[in-house]
Amino acid sequence: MPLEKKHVVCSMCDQACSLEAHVRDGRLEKLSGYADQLMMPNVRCCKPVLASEWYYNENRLLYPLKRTGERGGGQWTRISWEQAMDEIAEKLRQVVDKHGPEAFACSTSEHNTQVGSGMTRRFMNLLGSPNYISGVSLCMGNTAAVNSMTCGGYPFPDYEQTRCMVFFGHNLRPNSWAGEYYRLKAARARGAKLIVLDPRKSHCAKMADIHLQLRAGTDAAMSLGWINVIIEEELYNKKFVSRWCVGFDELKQRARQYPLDRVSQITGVPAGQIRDAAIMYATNTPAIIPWTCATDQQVNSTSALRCQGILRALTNSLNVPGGDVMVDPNEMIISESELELHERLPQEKKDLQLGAKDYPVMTYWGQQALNEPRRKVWGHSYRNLMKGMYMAHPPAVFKAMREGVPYPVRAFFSIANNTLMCYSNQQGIFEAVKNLDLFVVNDLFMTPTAQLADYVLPGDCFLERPVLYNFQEWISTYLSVEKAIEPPGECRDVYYFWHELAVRMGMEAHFPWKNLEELYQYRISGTGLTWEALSKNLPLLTAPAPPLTAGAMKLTLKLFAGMGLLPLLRNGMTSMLRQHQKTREFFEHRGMKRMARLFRDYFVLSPYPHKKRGFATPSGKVELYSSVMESIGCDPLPYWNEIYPPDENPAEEKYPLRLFVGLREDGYFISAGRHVKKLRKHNPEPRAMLHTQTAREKGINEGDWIYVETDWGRIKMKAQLSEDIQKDLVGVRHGWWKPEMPQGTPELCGAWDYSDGVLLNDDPVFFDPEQGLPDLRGARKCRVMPIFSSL
Ligand SMILES: Nc1nc2c(c(=O)[nH]1)N[C@H]1C(S)=C(S)[C@@H](COP(=O)(O)OP(=O)(O)OC[C@H]3O[C@@H](n4cnc5c(=O)[nH]c(N)nc54)[C@H](O)[C@@H]3O)O[C@H]1N2
Ligand SMILES: Nc1nc2c(c(=O)[nH]1)N[C@H]1C(S)=C(S)[C@@H](COP(=O)(O)OP(=O)(O)OC[C@H]3O[C@@H](n4cnc5c(=O)[nH]c(N)nc54)[C@H](O)[C@@H]3O)O[C@H]1N2
Ligand code: SF4
Ligand SMILES: [Mo]
Repeated sequence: MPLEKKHVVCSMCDQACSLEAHVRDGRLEKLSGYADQLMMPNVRCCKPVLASEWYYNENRLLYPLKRTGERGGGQWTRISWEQAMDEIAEKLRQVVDKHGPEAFACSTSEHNTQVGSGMTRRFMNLLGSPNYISGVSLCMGNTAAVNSMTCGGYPFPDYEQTRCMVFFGHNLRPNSWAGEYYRLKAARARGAKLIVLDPRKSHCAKMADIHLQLRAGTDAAMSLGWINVIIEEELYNKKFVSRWCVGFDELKQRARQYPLDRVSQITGVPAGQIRDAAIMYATNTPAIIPWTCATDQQVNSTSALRCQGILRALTNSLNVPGGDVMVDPNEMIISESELELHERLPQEKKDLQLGAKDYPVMTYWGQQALNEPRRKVWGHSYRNLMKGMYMAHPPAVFKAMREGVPYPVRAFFSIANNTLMCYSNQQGIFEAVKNLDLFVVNDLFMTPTAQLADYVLPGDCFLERPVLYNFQEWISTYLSVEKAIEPPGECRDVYYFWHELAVRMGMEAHFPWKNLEELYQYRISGTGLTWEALSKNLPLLTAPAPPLTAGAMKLTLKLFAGMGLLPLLRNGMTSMLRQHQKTREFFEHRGMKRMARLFRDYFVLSPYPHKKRGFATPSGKVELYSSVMESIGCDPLPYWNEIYPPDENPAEEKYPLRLFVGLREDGYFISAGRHVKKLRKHNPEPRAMLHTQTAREKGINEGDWIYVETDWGRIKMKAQLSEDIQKDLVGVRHGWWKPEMPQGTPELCGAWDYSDGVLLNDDPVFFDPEQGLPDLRGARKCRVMPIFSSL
């Protein structure tokens, strides 16, 4: 058979690069870069190189499994999908009949399955459960929730035209978020400034014009310091602030509490350097503050994220080319938010969402004040950006499973999410899932989480399904591809799972599509195209924006399709996106300013026209003082909450070091990939990074096994010595388990030995007070010991 080349959207991490799959005889030969790429043409990191080993792997789950012995006992029997779905539906019905639909909870991370929570939420909303949780509560989902309160959406960085980039711990590398890394490199080559805030001398910190080596977890204080400098030295954009912001005077008063000397004392960075950075940022606009998980995972997360939104507004870097840009939903395609049917979940069920009153930001209640502004701006009250809105508080859900308070949660589905290891308090999650009446896992591999399930269902990977994806509504351009290969064994996509369950639970009318292709056909009905034409010919479907209306775009698509010329349009569109910078420069160079502007504003990211409709907040403006936060009893202004004052005498403490967990590793993706032998050969064991001097003082050498211990638990890591990390900080790699170790309890493939969740308790003192997310970044204390000395 001849070689076929197929466009696919990579989900080996959450960057969604376009790749080309080389397929022969139905088998993947290799994955290469792809020219019609949204972020950067022909970009690919190291992970897809090993895709065959990753997915054609002896450890891949191929058939539905049912537990036979004790929960966690490692005994399984193979059953058919038919039997699995019959039994799951029956057991779920029993739980719902006895305890109500709110006794059913789900945890997923949609970037893995790409089908989006559209279907998960749809099922839950129709059934009547508000208890959805996700790994994105610690990553980007919460950024979107907080930013929405400030400016009505969550902006996307325009690297191509920016003059300055500010990275809060964001550590892009050729093998971590490759697309964005090369956008960064191109911006640097153009002369854009780079400011990096990082307690380590990270890869990006070493590239920066200014590196602020702040104490971990102090980003909110640092940002408040910048805001104060920018206001006091009148570096803010007065026009934008007076026309488009509310609460400037209140913000000014609050920021005054953060003069340089105080911020310097909190962050450990010299005052002069802080001021220099603030001035560099404010005088090199438009600037971008790209998403980073560092500010998603701190006790002061909400304030840090609020500050980022405020900084964008003060410097007029919001919704302008070269700044951080919010986009309208693509009117031609039915969004996941619409598919989710949040309006169908009755208010009395929304009111039952677990943990909402304690930690409201990401919940229905917390987001409620934004429903009306969203309806006004977009005609739809619910916009689940990055899937970070409308979710329950994960620790509250696990508590309800364990203790039955305030009401029991008895059935739980974990879909493409290694739930046991991807929140805090792994011990508590273990007790929680052991206590369930029904626990279903859908994954590619027998993860430690799956080992505790009643039913394990085999999922498909990104090569084996058609995809229609727009980064969970972050952008309005859709990637659309057909499947490249057939799934092995009885692996199935997530839509199949929900459809089969819906049919058995009497909800078939709301899941009328027989497969993903039919679902996508429904979603793209507004384009006038068939799914086949779209997925084959237009890998990137951009949103229409002024001056081109949806109608005109639709007509163009129809005309081209009718004449068999869609491929022409495809090249035009993707190269327009890719070449926009050059084209704009071309026009500018010739003094054709209107053309240059048109090109810049329309073809690049087409910022949503707030000048016409206002921002999607209650005031229609950027809320420096947040009325939404106020409405849910939270501080409407950002602040700094010092839960750990700098140590007086660290040597005398039992736990003298600060802990940050979650450091990522090049070949792996979060907790996935440890079964790939070539990767393990290169990077065989979990590692913790500590300063060379700190290690030496304890007799620890490079590569020694050590315990990392908090007052909650301890794990084993190999010591990785570095001069780049602060002396009192320990950085623990996330996501380690070993598929070759014994499955089932007690070992769970090493999940107790190596997983950072073991170190993190659920003490509210370590929760961000508004979102309830557990701190992963320096608020907790720990110690390290060579293993031989404690045996
Ligand atoms: N190869 C690979 N790439 C990945 C992933 C993967 O697993 N493998 N995971 C993806 C995912 S899910 C995510 S969330 C991203 C994470 O991507 P990044 O945000 O780039 O995260 P890290 O690579 O962990 O680097 C984080 C940096 O933050 C610094 N840091 C630690 N604490 C603080 C703090 O309190 N404040 C500040 N300002 N900085 C701090 C660390 O020293 C480190 O240099 O990477 C994505 N890319
Ligand atoms: N303790 C702790 N918790 C954390 C973090 C941390 O550093 N420490 N990091 C946080 C961050 S930044 C993030 S992004 C989240 C990540 O949370 P998740 O995205 O849930 O990541 P994983 O825990 O690796 O679980 C993903 C699972 O999905 C499976 N999978 C991958 N692709 C597919 C697919 O196509 N179909 C199916 N069915 N399954 C698939 C993988 O095999 C893997 O078992 O966790 C957050 N939670
Ligand atoms: S950065 Fe690598 S793993 Fe992530 S989407 Fe791109 S190619 Fe895939
Ligand atoms: Mo993440």
